[in-house]
Amino acid sequence: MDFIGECVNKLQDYDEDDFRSRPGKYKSRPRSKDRPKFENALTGLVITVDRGRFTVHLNEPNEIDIYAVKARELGRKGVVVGDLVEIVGVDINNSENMARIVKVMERKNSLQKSADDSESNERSLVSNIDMVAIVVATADPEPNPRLIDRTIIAARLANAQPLIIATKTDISSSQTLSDIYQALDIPVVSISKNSELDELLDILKDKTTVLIGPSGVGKSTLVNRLVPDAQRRTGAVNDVTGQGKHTSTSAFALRIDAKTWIIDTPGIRSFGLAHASADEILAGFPDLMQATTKCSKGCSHQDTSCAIEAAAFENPVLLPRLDSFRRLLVSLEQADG
Ligand SMILES: Nc1nc2c(ncn2[C@@H]2O[C@H](COP(=O)(O)OP(=O)(O)OP(=O)(O)O)[C@@H](O)[C@H]2O)c(=O)[nH]1
Ligand SMILES: [Mg+2]
Ligand SMILES: [Zn+2]
Repeated sequence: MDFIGECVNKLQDYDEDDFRSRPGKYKSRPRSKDRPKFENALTGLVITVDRGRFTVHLNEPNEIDIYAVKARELGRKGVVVGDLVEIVGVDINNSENMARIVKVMERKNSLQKSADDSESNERSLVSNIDMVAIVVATADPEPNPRLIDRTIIAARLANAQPLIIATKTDISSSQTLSDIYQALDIPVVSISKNSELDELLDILKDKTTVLIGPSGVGKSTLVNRLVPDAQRRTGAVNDVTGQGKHTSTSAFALRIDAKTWIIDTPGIRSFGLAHASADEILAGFPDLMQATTKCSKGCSHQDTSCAIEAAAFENPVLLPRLDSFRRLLVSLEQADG
């Protein structure tokens, strides 16, 4: 597009209401290229995103949820659950009335995921999170070690603390999961439908935590227990395929208390890491990293001469981790090539 065309487009993106001078008071206000200032804007937290419609939670004036759309001037800028935004046009007497999001505050971080390991299609799932809770069912569906490891790497890349919540411990034990991941200083909290949640609540306290995991592992079931009026829909796992039915279709932030938030998300099948480098991948495997000090220079970590393999012989707990690490390296190499 030529320069003039671009300018015309930009102008069209501005919302005319924002420039309309109020009679009298702002009569002499010049039309400027500067962004208009929204003096009556309120700051809130995006708690849901649904096809261009947002729900924004306002602490002030009175803990209310407001529906909003994006102001045209935001253009294509993405707004995700967890974003702090400024909104105008709030009608607290009628929360059905659409307000407009005019500004997205700078994000502390965001959890990035790409559809696969090739570049170009990565997107933010949620923002401003302290913790990524990887929800893993001990069975039904079976744990997926590679998905777990990828999610840990994504959490670390976002500077968020990874945590594993092992669910359905009434069906099978979470011991193996605990053995593997507690050795990496990743807390593993085991729960079932009726278990006490005190230990988990302690870890979640005063933080914003996003639940990530495949469909059917029990994310929404847990959220409903943590936030009794949440009323998130849950769905049984398919008997034939052993997979969940993707019951939740969009991310949803819920408040446990004034400073504690939990974000339920739709089940994921994979976690693309196009944005991660080989070093960042290795940092997701601190247990394996130790062993690499004995690797020969330039070791590809892919063949039998690799020191990680010797370490895994001594300590079989490392075997699935090594497998997961190698698959990640191969997948990312292929995506690069
Ligand atoms: N046995 C057992 N079943 C559970 C437990 N937690 C959840 N379930 C069942 O697992 C099924 C899936 O639960 P959901 O909470 O809908 O799973 P989800 O992770 O939210 O799934 P999506 O929204 O599709 O991503 C439901 O039938 C739940 O009743 C548990 O601790 N033990
Ligand atoms: Mg769900
Ligand atoms: Zn090696």
